[in-house]
Amino acid sequence: MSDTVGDYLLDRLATWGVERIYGYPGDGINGIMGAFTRSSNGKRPEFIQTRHEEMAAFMACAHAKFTGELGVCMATSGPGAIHLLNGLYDAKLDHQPVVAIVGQQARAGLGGHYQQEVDLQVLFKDVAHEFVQMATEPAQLRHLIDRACRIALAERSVTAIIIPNDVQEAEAVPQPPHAHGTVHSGPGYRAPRVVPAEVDLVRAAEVLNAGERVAMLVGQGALRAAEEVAAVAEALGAGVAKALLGKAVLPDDLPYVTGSIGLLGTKPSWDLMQECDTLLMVGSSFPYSEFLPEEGNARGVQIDIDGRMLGIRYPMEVNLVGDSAETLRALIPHLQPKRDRSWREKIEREVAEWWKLIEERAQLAAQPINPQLVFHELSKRLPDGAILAADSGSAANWYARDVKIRAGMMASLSGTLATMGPGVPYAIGAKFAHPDRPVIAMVGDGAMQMNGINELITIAKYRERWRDQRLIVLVLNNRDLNQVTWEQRAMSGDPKFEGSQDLPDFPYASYAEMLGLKGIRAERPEHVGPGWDQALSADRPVVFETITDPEVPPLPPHITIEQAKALSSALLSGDPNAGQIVQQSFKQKVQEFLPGR
Ligand SMILES: Cc1ncc(C[n+]2csc(CCOP(=O)(O)OP(=O)(O)O)c2C)c(N)n1
Ligand SMILES: [Mg+2]
Repeated sequence: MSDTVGDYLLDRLATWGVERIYGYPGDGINGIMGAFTRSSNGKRPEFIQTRHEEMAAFMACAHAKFTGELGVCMATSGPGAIHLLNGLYDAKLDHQPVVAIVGQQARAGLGGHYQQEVDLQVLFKDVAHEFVQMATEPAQLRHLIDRACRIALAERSVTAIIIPNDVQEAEAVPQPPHAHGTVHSGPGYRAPRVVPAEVDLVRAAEVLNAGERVAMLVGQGALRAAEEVAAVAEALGAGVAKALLGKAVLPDDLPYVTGSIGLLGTKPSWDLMQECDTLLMVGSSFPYSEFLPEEGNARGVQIDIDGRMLGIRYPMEVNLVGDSAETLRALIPHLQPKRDRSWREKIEREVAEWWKLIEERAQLAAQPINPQLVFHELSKRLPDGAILAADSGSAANWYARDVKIRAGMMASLSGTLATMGPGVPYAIGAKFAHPDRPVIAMVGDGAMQMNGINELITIAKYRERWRDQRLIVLVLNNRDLNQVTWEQRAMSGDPKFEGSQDLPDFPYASYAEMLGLKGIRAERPEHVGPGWDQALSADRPVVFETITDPEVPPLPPHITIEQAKALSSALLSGDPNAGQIVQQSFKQKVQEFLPGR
């Protein structure tokens, strides 16, 4: 039998280096599923079955985030394709190269209000606006695959190919005829070297050399530029704040790294931005202007590989299009090392104090477990080479502030879409990409109930593949959609609306045991450290369920007067948990003003 389009698709993706496709089947892609079983030379990508198409897209995104390679996901027509969307938007908004391959009804039925017929080109037109095409003829496949892959990589974006099921089963046309109207493409993409013009580097250096108090803000675009970021920070006597996606750019044990920035950030990052006279932003599109210097207070230089991302967060004086590492390397010879180190010394003092404060906050008593303690105890025990994935929710706060990342680790979350649900699928994607490394997901009970519980089944299904069995899903069981509860209180001044915020309990650890995983449950503070020890030495993936206190406030690094007022009015207007909350916030505030600080 000659190859079908389905066969050809998988072989061509293999040529592009794709080893794994995350997906979920359906009759809209049976013509491709068949090809997985016909792998002629064992070189076709492997199909990884998730519980839900959205999870497949998250895993493809995680693959891209944790490898720098293309992630690929697949779904059937109609409902399957629709389910992919949120995960694809996560990839798009965080600039990850992901290709989505979806089925469609047979060509003859299209336009006939046919079963499961959805206008997928329109549906994907926004999320995959760089490239979305439907194959209506087998000879298109070669260039559609080549373009989808190349454009995803070149634009760091999401692309999509729609293949009607009868096209999947048609005979492949690996080489279109040499004739008018045909397209002759080839595979392969190598990232270019992108460095700004010398004259612009000189201008940037002038701004940076003139500054007396330089702040750096680094994001995920600097993840492969640690050495260069450190060298520039050293020369400029700068402090370095990190956007959430850039948490792994520099280790937190460097004394001038102020940690996360933003609502989930640190006081030293806040002060760094408020007091600097010069801002150097590298590979970040951190959005919240109130956490950046006020316009006019600082001169700015920005570096980004994507010209579209320049000058949109702060009116920069010099905008450089370039690769972070290459550009910083090219900049270094132009920098005059700052002799006056007083700014740097002040930052280092503040950072040291902050870490003490964080440690003290983690030790505060709570009902029953202070979530900060959970992250603090993890931080001390993080194994070398760990890969971390945080979900959206209060876990992201504690991950951002309490976890001290070290060199050689990786860490990510849904930075820009900030969607709930990627914690567990990111961890699975990480584990497939790096089966030798320990992986830890940090997830709220809301996100577990949304989809994480189901994806534990995927862990149970595939875990034998992973040489290092350490995959730990930390669950913050606080029976609350806590992050939003605090937003209701602090931002809107409303009390907690129990109807929307309370969550039913669920036995996460026991459920893990039922699946053949290990379940550990910490009900009291003294269970937390030993729980982590057990989890990190287990011979199988673990769900570590911690019963945490929803009344411990994720205080912003610098509470504004408005927020403080809103918080108190919520408490006064009959929030059912008011008493305990006041107690907790008070305790946290007091820590900051203890003598000796
Ligand atoms: C898909 C999606 N729905 C809703 C939200 C809004 N949201 C952000 S955090 C959050 C609460 C998360 O609760 P949980 O997972 O229990 O974590 P917790 O904050 O309680 O630790 C919600 C509802 C979101 N970001 N994404
Ligand atoms: Mg919760």
